[in-house]
Amino acid sequence: MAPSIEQNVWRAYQNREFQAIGIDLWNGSIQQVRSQYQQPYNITYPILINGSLLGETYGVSQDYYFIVDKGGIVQYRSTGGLGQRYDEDTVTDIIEGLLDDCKKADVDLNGEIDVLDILLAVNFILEQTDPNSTQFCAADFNDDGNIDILDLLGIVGEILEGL
Ligand SMILES: [Ca+2]
Ligand SMILES: [Ca+2]
Repeated sequence: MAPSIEQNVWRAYQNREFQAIGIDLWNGSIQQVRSQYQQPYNITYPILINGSLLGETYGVSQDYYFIVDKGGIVQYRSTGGLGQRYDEDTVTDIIEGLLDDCKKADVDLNGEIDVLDILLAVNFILEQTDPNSTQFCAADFNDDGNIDILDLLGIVGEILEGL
């Protein structure tokens, strides 16, 4: 349901290369969508309006959930139908997998792992540079959601292994 998408999906991934979008299949007015849907449930992701034709075209009604990758390919489609939910673990796994499209330790994304990757990771730690999401994924060597000294050690380990 929408509040769960807001809480578990949108708030978790909104700062990464992820966008949640709702579609109003009832062709309600902007005011109706706001007052009956966005405001009562505190929905902050965008809702596209006038979506009934889209629903008819793809044969879906309410309570369907999709994950579409960067190439426009549907990676997940929930069973759908009134009151039906999505599988939270499956959805999280798929999104994580799509976002973690990086080579660990290659922080500058040039295909090589060397001292320049350490320097860039240090810059991220010192907040002198902001990583994009792929750089963040590469610099977060141990995948704990932070870039810190442990990740530097991991990157150093990769370099030593390659020598
Ligand atoms: Ca590199
Ligand atoms: Ca980390």
